[in-house]
Amino acid sequence: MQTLRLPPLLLALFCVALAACSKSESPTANSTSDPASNPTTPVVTTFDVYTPGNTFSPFSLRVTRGSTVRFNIFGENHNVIFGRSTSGAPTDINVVKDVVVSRQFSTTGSFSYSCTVHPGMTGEIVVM
Ligand SMILES: [Cu+2]
Repeated sequence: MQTLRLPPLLLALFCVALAACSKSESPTANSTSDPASNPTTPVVTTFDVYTPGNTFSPFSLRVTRGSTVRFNIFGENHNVIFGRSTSGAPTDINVVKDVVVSRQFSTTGSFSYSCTVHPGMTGEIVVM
């Protein structure tokens, strides 16, 4: 039985294409949705926010109305306190550690939040 061999140049091109693809992937877009393909129906999905080094990552997250955001609170004690300047923010998350707490965003707007345990530890969820 013969082994199928790819020409080295083709193989190299394939690797380059693969690297380019993985690079263009945005770290905030863990959604599989493509809004352009279906403009009439907003895609409701689940997003994740993490707490590396006493920051919220991603700092700013765009989600579709009705989506759920999972706050992956690990490492240290953190809370998530939403600003009250915009109505429709979900319930605050009290100080917790090593848990995942989900909040649903059913109102459009920009919802900034902060961890009051760590000054400067802030983030925002933009609901479209
Ligand atoms: Cu914190």
